[in-house]
Amino acid sequence: MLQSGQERQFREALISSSDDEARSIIWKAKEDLKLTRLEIIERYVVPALDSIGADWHEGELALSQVYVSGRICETIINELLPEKRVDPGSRPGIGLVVLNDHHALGKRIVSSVLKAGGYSLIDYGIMSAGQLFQRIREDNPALVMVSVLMLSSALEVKNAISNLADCNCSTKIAVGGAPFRLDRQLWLEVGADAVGFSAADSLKIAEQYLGGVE
Ligand code: B12
Repeated sequence: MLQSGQERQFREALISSSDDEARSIIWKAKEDLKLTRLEIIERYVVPALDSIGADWHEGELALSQVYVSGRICETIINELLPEKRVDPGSRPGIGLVVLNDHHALGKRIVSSVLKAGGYSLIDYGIMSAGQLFQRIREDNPALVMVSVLMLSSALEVKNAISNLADCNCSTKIAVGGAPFRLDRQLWLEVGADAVGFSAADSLKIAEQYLGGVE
């Protein structure tokens, strides 16, 4: 939910395609409120996009406004969380994938958080459940984090997981993204091992299954 006037102004800047204004609200909020970069994303970017998506769903906004808002937020995320290289260590990498849909901002944020936490990643990009199953069989990662935004993609996770069970793969599957934020029981229905409701949760899950990075 958008709480403050500044959060609402940010949303307005997005839907009126005011790139510069949106960015200056974010940087000013970061200075004034002394929030971390991740906190800024969780407090401003995620709720604004949730609200814009809901208004599009109600027919109050055009898809083009959703698209432009997504592009502006992508730029902001790239500025706040620049891509970081992590030298692959001896520890097994974490697989990271968007299943079926083309909503990639959540995965982008999770990727930055995990890299900042020192984990090396196997970035699978966007895949179908079948492709993901093949890659898990080849790479055998200890943990795969799946990000989705469409309900249909969330339900696809079930297929990937039942394939894994059939081949006795030990890979753990953690899920996240809007459908799981909206329905807090959905992760159990799809048979996932863990769920995250924010990017910061990805670190807790990684620590739970792989241990902390020394
Ligand atoms: C921006 C956006 C788009 C952009 C995407 C741009 C991009 N580069 O990603 C564009 C315009 C391309 C788009 C297209 C479409 N969209 Co759209 N979109 C959105 C919107 C408004 C925001 C999504 C977003 O980026 N949110 C911000 C990110 C950061 O949030 P997040 O993914 O949840 O991630 C956070 C956490 O969940 C967590 N997290 C994420 N993943 C994971 C994983 C793990 C393991 C962990 C621990 C944590 C974690 O970390 C993040 C930070 O906290 C949503 C609304 C919504 N409520 O999400 C609709 C929404 C997802 N879209 C929707 C739809 C229907 C579509 C289209 C089908 C529209 C159309 N008719 O063409 C297409 C489909 C495209 C496709 N095939 O995938 C619907 C889906 C409905 C449903 N029930 O399935 C939504 C929900 C809108 C709505 N309310 O109806 N969309």
